[in-house]
Amino acid sequence: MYNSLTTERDGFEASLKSHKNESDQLKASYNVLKQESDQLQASYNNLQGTLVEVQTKYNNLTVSKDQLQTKYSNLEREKEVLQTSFSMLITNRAQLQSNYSLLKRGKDEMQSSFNKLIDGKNQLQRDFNSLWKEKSQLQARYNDLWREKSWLQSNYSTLVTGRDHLQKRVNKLTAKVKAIPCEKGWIKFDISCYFVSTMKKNWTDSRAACKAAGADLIVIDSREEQEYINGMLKSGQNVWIGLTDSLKEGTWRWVDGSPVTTAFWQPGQPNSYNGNQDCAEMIQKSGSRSVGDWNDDGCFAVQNWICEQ
Ligand SMILES: [Ca+2]
Ligand SMILES: [Ca+2]
Ligand SMILES: [Ca+2]
Repeated sequence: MYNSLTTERDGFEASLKSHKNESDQLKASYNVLKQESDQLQASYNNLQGTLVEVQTKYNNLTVSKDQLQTKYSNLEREKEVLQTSFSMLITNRAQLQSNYSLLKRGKDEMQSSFNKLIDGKNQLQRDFNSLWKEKSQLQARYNDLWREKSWLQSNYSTLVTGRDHLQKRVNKLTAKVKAIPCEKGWIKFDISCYFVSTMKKNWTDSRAACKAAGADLIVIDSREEQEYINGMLKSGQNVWIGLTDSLKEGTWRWVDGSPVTTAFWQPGQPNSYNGNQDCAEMIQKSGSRSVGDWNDDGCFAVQNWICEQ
């Protein structure tokens, strides 16, 4: 029994010893594990701290990112606003450019019109000045004429009186002259005496013959006289009359210097035939309406003549 007990005790002792070893090993392992666990705990704590830092940084970054996002959006909006403004400016600039061109053209046209107006104004000024001068001259002439008119007005009355007086004397003298008979061979008509030659001479010699008798070649100054002379002459007779253009070709003058007032030229006369017809003759024409015609002939032609005294 004892032995067995001893053996069993020994067994127990060995077992105890073995358990003790195991326990020691376990203890040692526990310590190692505990150490590792502490280290891990420390690491965990460190990581935990780091995580908090990272979280904080992350949060900060998120805030920064949001701020940047906002700024970016603001910038984006500003950029769009600027873009719109820029486009409007471009449009405005084009419009302004176009307006400027129009204004420039308008200004050039106005300048041109202005220059024309200035020219016109200067011309008007010149015209006005010359008109003013002309007006002054006219005013002066008007004043002269007014004075002259007044003078003439006053003289007119005097002259009318004188004329009336003279007319009376002329009437008286005419009556007396009409009553005076003509010399023998001369024919009376109104206040004149007429002589128709029987001889024939050229114009100059005919006139000389009239002058020798105290007369001159006839001066016909009325239709009545022309008609009367026509009635005095033989049918178709040619006679020299006191009319010539020998002083100036084409300018007919009576021998008393007076111009022709009532003419009785044949149709187509005077024609200065051959450029050598400077003396006028009268040709008797019959017929109730005819008073005779005149013709220019060569002064050298020899024919009858008629004197008037
Ligand atoms: Ca006469
Ligand atoms: Ca002639
Ligand atoms: Ca002729």
